[in-house]
Amino acid sequence: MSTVDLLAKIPNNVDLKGDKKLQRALEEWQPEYLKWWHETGPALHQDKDVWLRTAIDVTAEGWAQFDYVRTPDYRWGIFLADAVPDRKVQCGDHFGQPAWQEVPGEYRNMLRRIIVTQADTEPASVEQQRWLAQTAPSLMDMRNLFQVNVEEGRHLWAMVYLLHKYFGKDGREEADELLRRRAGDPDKPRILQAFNNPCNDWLSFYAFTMFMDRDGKFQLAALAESGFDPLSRTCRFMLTEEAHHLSVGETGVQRVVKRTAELMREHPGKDLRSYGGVPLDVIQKIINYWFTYSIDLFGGEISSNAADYFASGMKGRFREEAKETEHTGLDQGKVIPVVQDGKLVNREVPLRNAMNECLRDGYIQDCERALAIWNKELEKSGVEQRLTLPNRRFHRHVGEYANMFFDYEGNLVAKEAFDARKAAWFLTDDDLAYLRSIMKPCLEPGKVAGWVAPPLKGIGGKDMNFEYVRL
Ligand code: BYC
Ligand code: FE
Ligand code: FE
Repeated sequence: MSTVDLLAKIPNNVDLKGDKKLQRALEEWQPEYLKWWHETGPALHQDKDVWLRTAIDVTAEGWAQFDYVRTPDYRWGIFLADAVPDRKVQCGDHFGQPAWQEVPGEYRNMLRRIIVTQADTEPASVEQQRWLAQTAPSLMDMRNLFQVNVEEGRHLWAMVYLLHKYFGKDGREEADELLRRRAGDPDKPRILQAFNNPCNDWLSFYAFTMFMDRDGKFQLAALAESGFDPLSRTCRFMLTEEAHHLSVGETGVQRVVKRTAELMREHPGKDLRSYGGVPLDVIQKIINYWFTYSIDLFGGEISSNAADYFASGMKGRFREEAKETEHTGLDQGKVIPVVQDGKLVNREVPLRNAMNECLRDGYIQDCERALAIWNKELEKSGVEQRLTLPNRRFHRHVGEYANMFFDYEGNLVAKEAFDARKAAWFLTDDDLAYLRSIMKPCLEPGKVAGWVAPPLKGIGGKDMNFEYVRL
């Protein structure tokens, strides 16, 4: 079991005080981080007390503590899950050999790149969500937003620790760069495309935490299988925090669907815009947008990078150790539909090259599960329409299907045919203007905006009427 040092400048369970050089480097990075938080973190209420949980340990019981905290005073710490004794490499060419405790020289660049890419998404999401507190539909929602934000900040710390500890000078430079890029900045954008998209209304926030954080869940799970043990341990603990983000997203969309279904039942055949609700087609359009950008985050369907990550043992599949039976990925294939001579044909590719697609399969299945729950809300209210996920080829910007046009069902179509239906698939300017118009803050404890159902339950031992943010 590791020892937790909660009183240190940087709370940690990695014996930071036993490595003075590393401690000093991270303590120098800390004020830069805080500066970043002040400049690009939550635009509002950094001076207010928020009912937040803080990670203080890595044991299943009592890993977190709830208290009122101003977000800049949040105790961002470095916590690795306890080491598994005699842990082995879980996949690829080194399967079964002892896991690496230091960076294997031949995989150094690859590993740094994976860690930097993972790291970059964390501050990006905070930047994207910067203005949302302005229009929070309830105090509890605002609290959840800040909770997600501080924990994404901690995830950045988790990755920066690895960069500083294991990658020397270039690791420290990468850590500095992570505070310089900005979501949506044309000159110094965040690395992955979707982390530059705006997220300025609460339906998008729920969709973000549902779909984008869920990519986080799958990527972190794949990295938790890494043969580089410190990466595996840090990702395992990040996943503990991630569960809440996913629930904010999944239940958030569910609450909107529930309210919409109620309004549809009360006012059959009417435009919900007259009643301040979110029309079902607007919810569907938001799903289309965030789902398709999120599946881009898995990378190309056929990818030599993915093959290298797997072969080296740096990145496994979802639950590689627990669920897979064969761990080299050799002498197996996966069928991927590709476009050839203007037609979709099935191509069998070596399994290792299809690892991104394997991860995406699990992700899509998980999304389908959530869709079924949302559709239950419609069913319960006697509404006949259903929400759906588009085909995975629809509206893609990365991989085999980028720079081509597929309809909602995944059929190859001409650009004109796609463009003609855009307004039916994605928010129009009118939709967006309406959505913005109903995003009015609702800040009285226990009250919730009219376009969304109340949260299903309170949080951190408190009920709905609790003052989650002391404005
Ligand atoms: N946007 O072989 P390919 C989270 C690039 S979310 C822009 O197809 P690969 C969180 C790629 O870099 C989890 N560029 O893909 C969620 C490559 O460039 P080069 C984040 C992209 O490398 C919410 C080229 O295209 N974690 O934690 O196999 C809130 C061809 O690449 C994109 C990770 O992603 C894109 N979407 O896979 C907070 C895990 N996709 O070589 C946090 C670490 C690809 O031509 N990352 N490219 O210059 C990885 O494992 C891999 O980098 C990826 C891409 C799966 C992302
Ligand atoms: Fe995260
Ligand atoms: Fe998250």
